[in-house]
Amino acid sequence: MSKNPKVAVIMGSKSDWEIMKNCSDTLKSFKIDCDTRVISAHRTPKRLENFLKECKRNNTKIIIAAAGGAAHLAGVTAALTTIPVLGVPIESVLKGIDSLLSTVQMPAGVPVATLAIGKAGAINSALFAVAILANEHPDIARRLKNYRDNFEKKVPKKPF
Ligand code: RP5
Repeated sequence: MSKNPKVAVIMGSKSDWEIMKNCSDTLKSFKIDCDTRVISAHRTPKRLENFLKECKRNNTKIIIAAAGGAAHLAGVTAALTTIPVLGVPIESVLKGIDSLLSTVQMPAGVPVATLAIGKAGAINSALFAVAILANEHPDIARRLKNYRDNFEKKVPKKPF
């Protein structure tokens, strides 16, 4: 078991960063190492191949892949590695429905665990990664429990 488990966060374009910063910030708040890159399945496929070799070398535990439109990044990544891939659909001209369907509709045999469109998906992808890592890392499990317990304090009991 590695002391500091590595999570990679990749996105199809620099324009995805505004949303994916929420993912990276969430991982950082759990003190999880996160390697963040712009990699496009369409524009920079060689970069993706090289990156996955790096992930293998440095024992990356989870890859979070975000893309919008014809969002093939998570699926192509999952096809090229057995590291678990979480997909985040980014909102697009078709409101992200295109991104959601391109990310979620994987053929049987090559799974991508797909989160919600946009900011909620970005945050939840980080929390999902945290939950997976919590199985083997008691310090991360403790932080996750604190995070959840905080909802009880933070969520108002009345709507007015
Ligand atoms: C996708 O196309 C990216 O993930 C991004 O969401 C979308 C638009 O990219 P840019 O044209 O802004 O670079 O590949």
